[in-house]
Amino acid sequence: MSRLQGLEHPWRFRIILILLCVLTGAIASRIVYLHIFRHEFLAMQGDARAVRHIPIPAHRGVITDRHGEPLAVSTPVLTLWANPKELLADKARWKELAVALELQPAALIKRIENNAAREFMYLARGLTPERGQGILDLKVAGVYGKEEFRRFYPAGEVAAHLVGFTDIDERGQEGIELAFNEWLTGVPGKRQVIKDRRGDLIRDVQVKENAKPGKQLALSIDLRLQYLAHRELRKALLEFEAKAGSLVMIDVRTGEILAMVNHPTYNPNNRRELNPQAMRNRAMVDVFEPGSTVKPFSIAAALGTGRWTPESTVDTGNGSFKIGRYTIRDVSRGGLLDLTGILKKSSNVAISKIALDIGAEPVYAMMQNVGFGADTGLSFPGERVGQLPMHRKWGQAETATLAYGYGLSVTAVQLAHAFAVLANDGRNMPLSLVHQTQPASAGTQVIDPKISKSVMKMLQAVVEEAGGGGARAQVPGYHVGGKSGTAKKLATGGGYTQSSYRSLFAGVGPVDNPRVAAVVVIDEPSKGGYYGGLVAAPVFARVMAGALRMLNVRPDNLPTETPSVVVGSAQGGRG
Ligand code: 59J
Repeated sequence: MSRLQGLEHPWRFRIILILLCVLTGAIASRIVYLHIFRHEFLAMQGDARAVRHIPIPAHRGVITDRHGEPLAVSTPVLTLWANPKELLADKARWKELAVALELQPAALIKRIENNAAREFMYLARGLTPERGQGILDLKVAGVYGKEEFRRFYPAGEVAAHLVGFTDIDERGQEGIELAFNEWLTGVPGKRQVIKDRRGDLIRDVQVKENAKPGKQLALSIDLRLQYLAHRELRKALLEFEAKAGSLVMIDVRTGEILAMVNHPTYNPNNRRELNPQAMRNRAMVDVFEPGSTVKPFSIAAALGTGRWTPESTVDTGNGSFKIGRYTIRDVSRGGLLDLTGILKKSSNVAISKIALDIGAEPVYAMMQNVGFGADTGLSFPGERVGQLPMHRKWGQAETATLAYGYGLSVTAVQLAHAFAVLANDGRNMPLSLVHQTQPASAGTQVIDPKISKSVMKMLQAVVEEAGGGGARAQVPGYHVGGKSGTAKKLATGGGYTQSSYRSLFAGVGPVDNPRVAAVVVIDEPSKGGYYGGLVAAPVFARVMAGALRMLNVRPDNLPTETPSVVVGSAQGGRG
Protein backbone atom coordinates (compact mmCIF):
# COMPACT_ATOMS: atom_id res chain seq x y z
CA MET A 1 0.00 0.00 0.00
CA SER A 2 1.38 3.32 -0.98
CA ARG A 3 1.97 5.99 1.67
CA LEU A 4 -0.29 8.23 -0.29
CA GLN A 5 -3.13 6.07 0.44
CA GLY A 6 -3.01 7.30 4.02
CA LEU A 7 -3.63 10.88 2.96
CA GLU A 8 -7.03 12.33 2.62
CA HIS A 9 -6.27 14.17 -0.66
CA PRO A 10 -3.21 12.66 -2.33
CA TRP A 11 -3.60 14.87 -5.44
CA ARG A 12 -3.16 18.01 -3.31
CA PHE A 13 0.23 16.84 -2.02
CA ARG A 14 1.36 16.16 -5.56
CA ILE A 15 0.36 19.58 -6.73
CA ILE A 16 2.26 21.23 -3.87
CA LEU A 17 5.32 19.11 -4.55
CA ILE A 18 5.25 19.98 -8.22
CA LEU A 19 4.78 23.65 -7.44
CA LEU A 20 7.70 23.56 -5.02
CA CYS A 21 9.90 21.91 -7.59
CA VAL A 22 8.95 24.46 -10.22
CA LEU A 23 9.57 27.36 -7.83
CA THR A 24 12.90 26.03 -6.66
CA GLY A 25 13.89 25.45 -10.23
CA ALA A 26 12.89 28.97 -11.19
CA ILE A 27 14.80 30.53 -8.34
CA ALA A 28 17.83 28.39 -9.00
CA SER A 29 17.87 29.22 -12.66
CA ARG A 30 17.44 32.90 -11.87
CA ILE A 31 20.37 32.71 -9.49
CA VAL A 32 22.47 30.96 -12.08
CA TYR A 33 21.40 33.49 -14.69
CA LEU A 34 22.17 36.51 -12.53
CA HIS A 35 25.41 35.18 -11.13
CA ILE A 36 26.85 33.75 -14.24
CA PHE A 37 25.32 35.47 -17.22
CA ARG A 38 24.59 38.95 -15.82
CA HIS A 39 27.42 39.12 -13.29
CA GLU A 40 29.43 41.87 -14.96
CA PHE A 41 26.48 44.14 -15.58
CA LEU A 42 25.18 43.80 -12.07
CA ALA A 43 28.53 44.34 -10.44
CA MET A 44 28.86 47.55 -12.42
CA GLN A 45 25.43 48.68 -11.41
CA GLY A 46 26.22 47.98 -7.79
CA ASP A 47 29.43 49.97 -7.93
CA ALA A 48 27.68 52.76 -9.71
CA ARG A 49 25.42 53.15 -6.75
CA ALA A 50 28.35 53.52 -4.36
CA VAL A 51 30.55 55.51 -6.74
CA ARG A 52 30.53 59.27 -6.24
CA HIS A 53 32.13 62.10 -8.12
CA ILE A 54 33.68 64.69 -5.90
CA PRO A 55 34.95 67.97 -7.31
CA ILE A 56 38.64 68.77 -7.47
CA PRO A 57 38.96 72.50 -6.82
CA ALA A 58 40.54 74.47 -9.66
CA HIS A 59 43.31 76.93 -8.98
CA ARG A 60 42.28 80.56 -9.68
CA GLY A 61 44.75 82.43 -11.87
CA VAL A 62 47.39 84.56 -10.21
CA ILE A 63 47.27 88.34 -10.69
CA THR A 64 50.69 89.94 -10.92
CA ASP A 65 52.17 93.34 -11.68
CA ARG A 66 53.99 93.91 -14.99
CA HIS A 67 57.15 92.26 -13.67
CA GLY A 68 55.46 89.19 -12.23
CA GLU A 69 55.23 90.40 -8.64
CA PRO A 70 52.18 88.67 -7.11
CA LEU A 71 49.14 90.82 -6.35
CA ALA A 72 46.56 88.07 -5.82
CA VAL A 73 47.37 84.42 -5.20
CA SER A 74 45.32 81.40 -4.24
CA THR A 75 46.65 79.28 -1.44
CA PRO A 76 45.32 75.82 -0.58
CA VAL A 77 43.25 75.71 2.58
CA LEU A 78 41.22 73.11 4.40
CA THR A 79 37.57 73.74 5.12
CA LEU A 80 36.02 71.66 7.89
CA TRP A 81 32.39 70.64 7.77
CA ALA A 82 30.26 68.32 9.81
CA ASN A 83 27.26 66.08 9.50
CA PRO A 84 25.28 67.22 12.56
CA LYS A 85 23.33 63.95 12.66
CA GLU A 86 26.55 62.07 13.20
CA LEU A 87 27.95 64.68 15.56
CA LEU A 88 24.88 64.32 17.75
CA ALA A 89 25.82 60.72 18.39
CA ASP A 90 29.04 61.69 20.11
CA LYS A 91 28.29 64.61 22.39
CA ALA A 92 31.19 63.70 24.65
CA ARG A 93 33.66 65.08 22.12
CA TRP A 94 32.01 68.44 21.42
CA LYS A 95 34.02 70.32 23.97
CA GLU A 96 37.31 69.00 22.62
CA LEU A 97 36.18 69.94 19.11
CA ALA A 98 35.18 73.45 20.18
CA VAL A 99 38.57 74.01 21.81
CA ALA A 100 40.37 72.85 18.67
CA LEU A 101 38.23 75.18 16.52
CA GLU A 102 38.82 78.04 18.96
CA LEU A 103 35.07 78.38 19.46
CA GLN A 104 33.09 78.86 22.65
CA PRO A 105 31.69 75.38 23.44
CA ALA A 106 28.26 76.91 24.03
CA ALA A 107 28.33 78.56 20.60
CA LEU A 108 29.29 75.34 18.86
CA ILE A 109 26.63 73.35 20.71
CA LYS A 110 24.03 75.89 19.70
CA ARG A 111 25.04 75.68 16.07
CA ILE A 112 24.99 71.89 16.06
CA GLU A 113 21.56 71.86 17.66
CA ASN A 114 20.22 74.45 15.22
CA ASN A 115 21.39 72.27 12.36
CA ALA A 116 20.41 68.96 13.97
CA ALA A 117 18.01 68.07 11.17
CA ARG A 118 20.59 68.71 8.44
CA GLU A 119 23.40 66.59 7.11
CA PHE A 120 25.79 69.43 6.40
CA MET A 121 27.15 72.43 8.23
CA TYR A 122 30.40 74.35 8.00
CA LEU A 123 32.63 74.18 11.05
CA ALA A 124 35.48 76.40 9.84
CA ARG A 125 36.33 77.64 6.38
CA GLY A 126 39.75 78.27 4.95
CA LEU A 127 42.01 76.92 7.69
CA THR A 128 45.68 76.41 6.98
CA PRO A 129 46.13 72.82 5.83
CA GLU A 130 48.21 72.06 8.98
CA ARG A 131 45.65 73.38 11.38
CA GLY A 132 42.73 71.77 9.54
CA GLN A 133 44.50 68.40 9.44
CA GLY A 134 45.24 68.67 13.15
CA ILE A 135 41.52 68.93 13.85
CA LEU A 136 40.66 66.10 11.44
CA ASP A 137 43.24 63.97 13.26
CA LEU A 138 41.09 64.17 16.39
CA LYS A 139 38.82 61.78 14.46
CA VAL A 140 35.59 63.14 15.84
CA ALA A 141 32.79 61.21 14.12
CA GLY A 142 30.95 63.35 11.59
CA VAL A 143 33.75 65.88 11.03
CA TYR A 144 35.06 66.08 7.48
CA GLY A 145 37.54 68.11 5.50
CA LYS A 146 37.25 69.66 2.05
CA GLU A 147 40.14 71.10 0.03
CA GLU A 148 39.57 74.66 -1.08
CA PHE A 149 41.55 77.71 -2.08
CA ARG A 150 41.68 81.08 -0.44
CA ARG A 151 42.68 84.32 -2.13
CA PHE A 152 45.53 86.26 -0.57
CA TYR A 153 46.65 89.76 -1.56
CA PRO A 154 50.37 90.24 -0.92
CA ALA A 155 50.34 93.98 -1.73
CA GLY A 156 47.44 94.54 0.67
CA GLU A 157 46.09 98.07 0.83
CA VAL A 158 48.59 99.34 -1.74
CA ALA A 159 46.82 97.75 -4.70
CA ALA A 160 43.46 97.02 -3.08
CA HIS A 161 41.28 99.34 -5.17
CA LEU A 162 42.69 98.14 -8.43
CA VAL A 163 42.94 94.40 -7.76
CA GLY A 164 39.65 94.19 -5.85
CA PHE A 165 38.77 90.92 -4.14
CA THR A 166 36.78 87.69 -4.33
CA ASP A 167 34.22 86.24 -1.97
CA ILE A 168 35.03 83.17 0.13
CA ASP A 169 34.12 80.94 -2.83
CA GLU A 170 36.72 82.79 -4.90
CA ARG A 171 34.24 84.57 -7.15
CA GLY A 172 35.35 88.07 -8.16
CA GLN A 173 33.47 90.79 -6.30
CA GLU A 174 35.35 94.02 -7.02
CA GLY A 175 38.04 95.48 -9.24
CA ILE A 176 40.14 93.34 -11.57
CA GLU A 177 39.00 90.22 -9.70
CA LEU A 178 35.48 91.02 -10.90
CA ALA A 179 36.29 92.47 -14.33
CA PHE A 180 38.48 89.48 -15.29
CA ASN A 181 36.58 86.86 -13.29
CA GLU A 182 36.02 84.55 -16.23
CA TRP A 183 39.63 84.69 -17.32
CA LEU A 184 40.90 83.97 -13.81
CA THR A 185 38.39 81.26 -12.89
CA GLY A 186 39.36 77.66 -13.53
CA VAL A 187 37.09 74.68 -14.19
CA PRO A 188 36.85 72.22 -11.28
CA GLY A 189 37.86 68.65 -12.03
CA LYS A 190 36.16 65.41 -10.98
CA ARG A 191 37.49 62.61 -8.85
CA GLN A 192 35.72 59.24 -8.78
CA VAL A 193 35.51 57.59 -5.37
CA ILE A 194 33.60 54.73 -3.82
CA LYS A 195 31.68 55.46 -0.69
CA ASP A 196 29.83 53.07 1.57
CA ARG A 197 26.20 53.33 2.53
CA ARG A 198 27.01 55.96 5.17
CA GLY A 199 28.90 58.08 2.70
CA ASP A 200 32.34 57.32 4.09
CA LEU A 201 35.08 57.15 1.54
CA ILE A 202 36.15 53.58 0.86
CA ARG A 203 38.63 54.14 -1.88
CA ASP A 204 39.84 56.71 -4.37
CA VAL A 205 39.20 55.22 -7.79
CA GLN A 206 40.54 57.67 -10.31
CA VAL A 207 40.72 61.24 -11.48
CA LYS A 208 37.96 61.53 -14.05
CA GLU A 209 38.75 65.04 -15.18
CA ASN A 210 41.70 67.13 -14.15
CA ALA A 211 40.90 70.56 -12.74
CA LYS A 212 41.64 73.24 -15.32
CA PRO A 213 43.41 76.09 -13.57
CA GLY A 214 42.36 79.68 -14.30
CA LYS A 215 44.59 81.82 -16.46
CA GLN A 216 47.06 84.20 -14.93
CA LEU A 217 46.90 87.92 -15.51
CA ALA A 218 49.78 90.39 -15.54
CA LEU A 219 48.59 93.92 -14.89
CA SER A 220 50.24 96.98 -16.38
CA ILE A 221 51.15 98.43 -13.01
CA ASP A 222 54.64 98.41 -11.60
CA LEU A 223 54.35 97.45 -7.94
CA ARG A 224 57.39 99.53 -6.97
CA LEU A 225 55.75 102.64 -8.42
CA GLN A 226 52.48 101.67 -6.84
CA TYR A 227 54.17 101.56 -3.41
CA LEU A 228 55.91 104.87 -4.00
CA ALA A 229 52.68 106.55 -5.12
CA HIS A 230 50.79 105.10 -2.16
CA ARG A 231 53.36 106.36 0.32
CA GLU A 232 53.78 109.85 -1.15
CA LEU A 233 50.06 110.42 -1.51
CA ARG A 234 49.44 109.34 2.08
CA LYS A 235 52.16 111.66 3.34
CA ALA A 236 50.58 114.64 1.57
CA LEU A 237 47.11 113.78 2.86
CA LEU A 238 48.41 113.67 6.41
CA GLU A 239 50.41 116.87 6.02
CA PHE A 240 47.54 118.91 4.58
CA GLU A 241 44.84 117.08 6.52
CA ALA A 242 42.97 116.20 3.37
CA LYS A 243 39.93 114.00 3.07
CA ALA A 244 40.94 111.79 0.17
CA GLY A 245 43.24 111.57 -2.81
CA SER A 246 44.13 109.74 -6.01
CA LEU A 247 47.21 109.32 -8.13
CA VAL A 248 47.47 107.88 -11.64
CA MET A 249 50.59 107.30 -13.68
CA ILE A 250 50.57 106.31 -17.37
CA ASP A 251 53.25 105.12 -19.79
CA VAL A 252 52.61 107.69 -22.52
CA ARG A 253 53.98 105.52 -25.34
CA THR A 254 51.87 102.44 -24.66
CA GLY A 255 48.87 103.76 -22.73
CA GLU A 256 49.59 101.31 -19.93
CA ILE A 257 48.66 102.44 -16.45
CA LEU A 258 51.81 102.19 -14.34
CA ALA A 259 50.31 103.12 -10.98
CA MET A 260 46.90 103.89 -9.61
CA VAL A 261 46.38 104.56 -5.92
CA ASN A 262 43.76 106.17 -3.71
CA HIS A 263 43.30 107.12 -0.11
CA PRO A 264 41.56 106.16 2.06
CA THR A 265 42.26 102.52 1.35
CA TYR A 266 41.60 99.15 2.99
CA ASN A 267 43.22 95.82 3.66
CA PRO A 268 41.70 93.26 1.28
CA ASN A 269 43.03 90.42 3.44
CA ASN A 270 40.89 91.45 6.37
CA ARG A 271 37.54 92.81 5.32
CA ARG A 272 35.71 92.45 8.61
CA GLU A 273 35.18 96.14 9.20
CA LEU A 274 34.86 97.56 5.74
CA ASN A 275 34.18 101.24 5.32
CA PRO A 276 32.56 101.72 1.89
CA GLN A 277 34.32 105.09 1.49
CA ALA A 278 37.66 103.33 1.76
CA MET A 279 36.72 100.89 -1.00
CA ARG A 280 36.21 103.46 -3.77
CA ASN A 281 38.72 103.34 -6.58
CA ARG A 282 38.33 107.10 -6.80
CA ALA A 283 40.72 107.42 -9.73
CA MET A 284 38.07 105.78 -11.91
CA VAL A 285 34.76 105.87 -10.10
CA ASP A 286 34.76 109.51 -8.98
CA VAL A 287 34.45 112.50 -11.30
CA PHE A 288 35.34 116.13 -10.67
CA GLU A 289 35.70 119.43 -12.48
CA PRO A 290 39.31 119.53 -13.70
CA GLY A 291 39.63 123.33 -13.52
CA SER A 292 42.88 124.85 -14.71
CA THR A 293 44.50 121.51 -15.53
CA VAL A 294 42.59 121.58 -18.85
CA LYS A 295 43.95 124.95 -19.90
CA PRO A 296 46.80 123.37 -21.93
CA PHE A 297 44.15 121.70 -24.11
CA SER A 298 42.34 124.98 -24.69
CA ILE A 299 45.69 126.46 -25.72
CA ALA A 300 46.30 123.49 -28.05
CA ALA A 301 42.84 124.06 -29.54
CA ALA A 302 43.67 127.74 -30.12
CA LEU A 303 46.95 126.85 -31.84
CA GLY A 304 45.06 124.30 -33.94
CA THR A 305 42.77 126.98 -35.40
CA GLY A 306 45.77 128.85 -36.79
CA ARG A 307 44.38 132.08 -35.31
CA TRP A 308 46.83 131.90 -32.38
CA THR A 309 50.58 131.36 -32.12
CA PRO A 310 52.69 130.88 -28.97
CA GLU A 311 53.69 134.55 -29.24
CA SER A 312 50.10 135.85 -29.39
CA THR A 313 49.15 137.91 -26.35
CA VAL A 314 46.03 138.59 -24.34
CA ASP A 315 45.48 141.59 -22.12
CA THR A 316 44.04 140.34 -18.83
CA GLY A 317 43.69 143.90 -17.51
CA ASN A 318 42.89 143.95 -13.83
CA GLY A 319 42.14 140.24 -13.75
CA SER A 320 38.42 140.33 -14.19
CA PHE A 321 36.27 139.95 -17.27
CA LYS A 322 32.52 140.38 -17.53
CA ILE A 323 30.34 138.20 -19.71
CA GLY A 324 26.79 139.45 -19.27
CA ARG A 325 26.06 139.33 -15.57
CA TYR A 326 28.78 136.77 -15.04
CA THR A 327 32.30 137.83 -13.96
CA ILE A 328 35.37 135.71 -14.59
CA ARG A 329 38.24 136.38 -12.19
CA ASP A 330 41.91 135.59 -11.91
CA VAL A 331 43.43 134.95 -8.51
CA SER A 332 46.61 136.81 -9.50
CA ARG A 333 46.72 139.81 -11.82
CA GLY A 334 48.79 139.26 -14.96
CA GLY A 335 48.47 142.22 -17.36
CA LEU A 336 49.59 141.40 -20.91
CA LEU A 337 50.38 137.68 -21.27
CA ASP A 338 51.58 135.46 -24.13
CA LEU A 339 50.31 131.86 -24.25
CA THR A 340 53.13 130.61 -22.01
CA GLY A 341 52.42 133.44 -19.59
CA ILE A 342 48.73 132.52 -19.57
CA LEU A 343 49.57 129.00 -18.40
CA LYS A 344 52.18 130.24 -15.92
CA LYS A 345 49.74 132.68 -14.32
CA SER A 346 46.82 130.30 -14.91
CA SER A 347 44.66 133.14 -16.16
CA ASN A 348 40.96 132.30 -16.33
CA VAL A 349 40.38 135.65 -18.00
CA ALA A 350 42.89 135.04 -20.82
CA ILE A 351 41.63 131.53 -21.52
CA SER A 352 38.08 132.89 -21.64
CA LYS A 353 39.04 135.58 -24.14
CA ILE A 354 40.79 133.02 -26.34
CA ALA A 355 37.79 130.69 -26.15
CA LEU A 356 35.41 133.47 -27.15
CA ASP A 357 37.69 134.24 -30.09
CA ILE A 358 37.87 130.66 -31.44
CA GLY A 359 34.42 129.53 -30.30
CA ALA A 360 33.46 126.50 -28.24
CA GLU A 361 33.68 123.92 -31.02
CA PRO A 362 37.49 123.62 -31.30
CA VAL A 363 37.78 123.50 -27.51
CA TYR A 364 35.07 120.86 -27.31
CA ALA A 365 36.64 118.83 -30.13
CA MET A 366 40.08 118.94 -28.51
CA MET A 367 38.68 117.78 -25.17
CA GLN A 368 36.77 115.01 -26.85
CA ASN A 369 39.85 113.92 -28.81
CA VAL A 370 41.98 113.58 -25.70
CA GLY A 371 39.29 111.43 -24.11
CA PHE A 372 37.13 113.62 -21.88
CA GLY A 373 33.53 112.44 -21.63
CA ALA A 374 34.49 109.19 -23.36
CA ASP A 375 34.71 105.59 -22.25
CA THR A 376 38.33 104.66 -21.49
CA GLY A 377 37.70 101.10 -22.64
CA LEU A 378 39.15 99.79 -19.38
CA SER A 379 35.76 98.28 -18.37
CA PHE A 380 36.62 98.69 -14.73
CA PRO A 381 33.60 97.91 -12.49
CA GLY A 382 31.83 101.13 -11.58
CA GLU A 383 34.03 103.28 -13.81
CA ARG A 384 32.51 106.63 -14.79
CA VAL A 385 32.82 108.32 -18.16
CA GLY A 386 32.27 111.83 -16.84
CA GLN A 387 30.56 114.51 -18.84
CA LEU A 388 31.66 116.76 -21.64
CA PRO A 389 28.62 118.97 -22.20
CA MET A 390 27.44 119.46 -25.75
CA HIS A 391 25.27 122.46 -26.49
CA ARG A 392 23.49 123.06 -29.76
CA LYS A 393 24.26 126.72 -29.30
CA TRP A 394 27.13 127.61 -26.99
CA GLY A 395 26.58 130.70 -24.85
CA GLN A 396 29.60 132.87 -24.06
CA ALA A 397 29.70 131.93 -20.39
CA GLU A 398 29.44 128.23 -21.22
CA THR A 399 32.22 128.55 -23.79
CA ALA A 400 34.54 130.38 -21.39
CA THR A 401 33.98 128.13 -18.37
CA LEU A 402 34.50 124.97 -20.42
CA ALA A 403 37.85 126.35 -21.63
CA TYR A 404 39.11 126.97 -18.10
CA GLY A 405 37.86 123.69 -16.75
CA TYR A 406 34.38 123.98 -15.29
CA GLY A 407 31.05 122.58 -16.42
CA LEU A 408 32.69 119.31 -17.44
CA SER A 409 33.56 116.37 -15.22
CA VAL A 410 36.37 113.88 -15.61
CA THR A 411 38.01 111.03 -13.73
CA ALA A 412 41.65 111.21 -12.63
CA VAL A 413 42.39 108.47 -15.18
CA GLN A 414 40.86 110.52 -18.01
CA LEU A 415 42.88 113.57 -16.98
CA ALA A 416 46.11 111.56 -16.89
CA HIS A 417 45.20 110.05 -20.26
CA ALA A 418 44.72 113.52 -21.76
CA PHE A 419 48.20 114.56 -20.60
CA ALA A 420 49.60 111.30 -21.96
CA VAL A 421 48.12 112.13 -25.39
CA LEU A 422 49.69 115.57 -25.31
CA ALA A 423 53.04 114.04 -24.26
CA ASN A 424 52.87 111.30 -26.90
CA ASP A 425 53.18 113.84 -29.76
CA GLY A 426 49.41 114.10 -29.88
CA ARG A 427 48.82 110.42 -30.47
CA ASN A 428 45.99 108.96 -28.41
CA MET A 429 46.92 105.46 -27.26
CA PRO A 430 44.10 103.38 -25.79
CA LEU A 431 44.57 102.88 -22.06
CA SER A 432 45.32 99.49 -20.61
CA LEU A 433 45.36 97.98 -17.14
CA VAL A 434 46.89 94.81 -18.53
CA HIS A 435 50.58 94.48 -19.32
CA GLN A 436 51.08 94.75 -23.09
CA THR A 437 53.94 92.80 -24.56
CA GLN A 438 53.18 94.39 -27.91
CA PRO A 439 51.25 97.58 -28.57
CA ALA A 440 47.59 96.63 -28.95
CA SER A 441 46.99 99.49 -31.35
CA ALA A 442 48.90 102.23 -33.11
CA GLY A 443 46.62 104.81 -31.54
CA THR A 444 45.04 107.79 -33.26
CA GLN A 445 46.76 111.06 -34.06
CA VAL A 446 44.53 113.74 -32.53
CA ILE A 447 46.85 116.75 -32.13
CA ASP A 448 49.39 118.05 -34.64
CA PRO A 449 52.78 117.02 -33.15
CA LYS A 450 54.12 120.55 -33.71
CA ILE A 451 51.33 121.88 -31.54
CA SER A 452 51.68 119.26 -28.81
CA LYS A 453 55.45 119.92 -28.66
CA SER A 454 54.85 123.62 -28.39
CA VAL A 455 52.37 123.13 -25.50
CA MET A 456 54.85 120.78 -23.79
CA LYS A 457 57.42 123.59 -23.82
CA MET A 458 54.87 125.87 -22.14
CA LEU A 459 54.27 123.22 -19.49
CA GLN A 460 58.01 123.09 -18.92
CA ALA A 461 58.01 126.86 -18.39
CA VAL A 462 55.22 126.51 -15.81
CA VAL A 463 57.48 124.19 -13.80
CA GLU A 464 60.90 125.72 -14.45
CA GLU A 465 60.43 129.46 -14.83
CA ALA A 466 59.99 131.93 -12.00
CA GLY A 467 56.35 132.70 -11.25
CA GLY A 468 55.03 129.66 -13.10
CA GLY A 469 53.27 128.17 -10.10
CA GLY A 470 54.76 124.74 -10.74
CA ALA A 471 58.20 125.05 -9.11
CA ARG A 472 57.43 122.35 -6.57
CA ALA A 473 56.91 119.87 -9.43
CA GLN A 474 60.58 120.01 -10.44
CA VAL A 475 62.37 116.68 -10.65
CA PRO A 476 66.14 116.65 -10.06
CA GLY A 477 67.98 115.46 -13.15
CA TYR A 478 65.08 115.84 -15.57
CA HIS A 479 63.11 118.51 -17.39
CA VAL A 480 59.44 117.98 -16.64
CA GLY A 481 56.31 119.94 -17.43
CA GLY A 482 52.91 120.24 -15.87
CA LYS A 483 49.99 122.33 -14.72
CA SER A 484 48.50 122.90 -11.32
CA GLY A 485 44.86 123.48 -10.56
CA THR A 486 42.90 124.62 -7.54
CA ALA A 487 39.17 124.22 -7.93
CA LYS A 488 36.43 125.17 -5.54
CA LYS A 489 34.30 122.11 -4.97
CA LEU A 490 30.70 122.04 -6.07
CA ALA A 491 28.29 122.55 -3.19
CA THR A 492 25.64 119.90 -2.67
CA GLY A 493 22.84 122.45 -2.99
CA GLY A 494 24.25 123.91 -6.24
CA GLY A 495 26.87 126.57 -6.86
CA TYR A 496 30.37 126.44 -5.39
CA THR A 497 31.59 126.05 -1.85
CA GLN A 498 33.61 128.93 -0.43
CA SER A 499 36.27 126.99 1.41
CA SER A 500 36.42 123.42 0.12
CA TYR A 501 38.94 122.86 -2.62
CA ARG A 502 40.38 120.16 -4.79
CA SER A 503 44.12 120.49 -5.39
CA LEU A 504 45.42 119.10 -8.63
CA PHE A 505 48.63 118.63 -10.51
CA ALA A 506 48.98 117.01 -13.92
CA GLY A 507 52.25 116.66 -15.73
CA VAL A 508 54.68 114.69 -17.86
CA GLY A 509 58.34 113.93 -18.08
CA PRO A 510 60.90 114.19 -19.53
CA VAL A 511 59.65 117.09 -21.65
CA ASP A 512 61.73 116.39 -24.77
CA ASN A 513 61.15 112.66 -24.88
CA PRO A 514 58.14 112.03 -22.67
CA ARG A 515 57.69 108.65 -21.03
CA VAL A 516 55.35 109.16 -18.09
CA ALA A 517 52.23 111.22 -17.42
CA ALA A 518 50.95 111.59 -13.87
CA VAL A 519 47.99 113.19 -12.15
CA VAL A 520 47.66 113.94 -8.43
CA VAL A 521 44.26 114.77 -6.95
CA ILE A 522 43.97 115.89 -3.32
CA ASP A 523 40.48 116.31 -2.01
CA GLU A 524 39.83 119.05 0.56
CA PRO A 525 43.19 119.90 2.03
CA SER A 526 42.35 121.72 5.26
CA LYS A 527 45.61 122.79 6.84
CA GLY A 528 48.75 124.55 5.62
CA GLY A 529 47.42 125.64 2.21
CA TYR A 530 45.29 124.33 -0.60
CA TYR A 531 46.76 125.47 -3.93
CA GLY A 532 47.49 122.64 -6.35
CA GLY A 533 50.98 124.07 -6.85
CA LEU A 534 51.64 123.73 -3.14
CA VAL A 535 49.76 120.57 -2.15
CA ALA A 536 49.73 118.28 -5.21
CA ALA A 537 52.88 119.35 -7.11
CA PRO A 538 55.41 117.96 -4.56
CA VAL A 539 53.72 114.55 -4.70
CA PHE A 540 53.94 114.68 -8.49
CA ALA A 541 57.65 115.55 -8.28
CA ARG A 542 58.50 112.64 -6.00
CA VAL A 543 56.55 109.98 -7.90
CA MET A 544 57.78 111.26 -11.27
CA ALA A 545 61.36 111.16 -10.00
CA GLY A 546 60.88 107.56 -8.87
CA ALA A 547 59.19 106.54 -12.11
CA LEU A 548 61.86 108.00 -14.39
CA ARG A 549 64.58 106.36 -12.32
CA MET A 550 62.85 102.97 -12.22
CA LEU A 551 62.18 103.05 -15.96
CA ASN A 552 65.89 103.80 -16.52
CA VAL A 553 65.10 107.02 -18.34
CA ARG A 554 68.30 108.86 -19.14
CA PRO A 555 68.53 112.09 -17.10
CA ASP A 556 68.45 115.11 -19.42
CA ASN A 557 69.10 117.81 -16.86
CA LEU A 558 72.17 116.86 -14.87
CA PRO A 559 74.05 119.66 -13.18
CA THR A 560 77.30 120.30 -15.09
CA GLU A 561 80.09 118.74 -13.04
CA THR A 562 83.76 119.70 -12.93
CA PRO A 563 86.04 117.18 -14.73
CA SER A 564 87.63 115.94 -11.49
CA VAL A 565 84.22 115.07 -10.04
CA VAL A 566 83.25 113.25 -13.25
CA VAL A 567 86.44 111.15 -13.12
CA GLY A 568 85.93 110.45 -9.44
CA SER A 569 82.36 109.28 -9.85
CA ALA A 570 83.26 107.12 -12.85
CA GLN A 571 85.93 105.38 -10.78
CA GLY A 572 83.48 105.02 -7.96
CA GLY A 573 81.08 103.38 -10.39
CA ARG A 574 83.65 100.79 -11.42
CA GLY A 575 84.56 100.00 -7.82
C1 59J B 1 39.85 129.34 -7.41
C2 59J B 1 37.41 128.25 -9.13
C3 59J B 1 35.03 127.92 -9.41
C4 59J B 1 34.10 127.69 -10.53
C5 59J B 1 39.28 130.59 -7.22
C6 59J B 1 40.52 128.69 -6.42
C7 59J B 1 36.13 129.60 -10.76
C8 59J B 1 34.91 129.79 -11.47
C9 59J B 1 32.61 129.08 -11.92
C10 59J B 1 39.38 131.18 -5.97
C11 59J B 1 40.61 129.29 -5.18
C12 59J B 1 40.05 130.52 -4.96
C13 59J B 1 32.55 128.26 -13.18
S1 59J B 1 44.27 129.97 -7.78
O1 59J B 1 43.25 126.56 -10.72
O2 59J B 1 40.84 130.06 -10.33
O3 59J B 1 46.75 125.77 -8.55
O4 59J B 1 48.37 126.83 -7.70
O5 59J B 1 37.39 127.34 -8.32
O6 59J B 1 37.11 130.34 -11.02
O7 59J B 1 34.76 130.75 -12.27
O8 59J B 1 40.12 131.10 -3.74
N1 59J B 1 45.32 128.02 -8.98
N2 59J B 1 42.15 128.50 -9.39
N3 59J B 1 38.55 128.90 -9.45
N4 59J B 1 36.22 128.60 -9.79
N5 59J B 1 33.91 128.89 -11.30
C14 59J B 1 44.53 129.18 -9.27
C15 59J B 1 43.35 128.84 -10.13
C16 59J B 1 43.78 127.66 -10.92
C17 59J B 1 46.46 128.06 -8.30
C18 59J B 1 46.98 129.26 -7.61
C19 59J B 1 45.92 130.26 -7.20
C20 59J B 1 40.96 129.14 -9.58
C21 59J B 1 47.98 129.88 -8.52
C22 59J B 1 39.79 128.65 -8.74
C23 59J B 1 47.25 126.80 -8.17
O9 59J B 1 44.66 127.84 -11.77
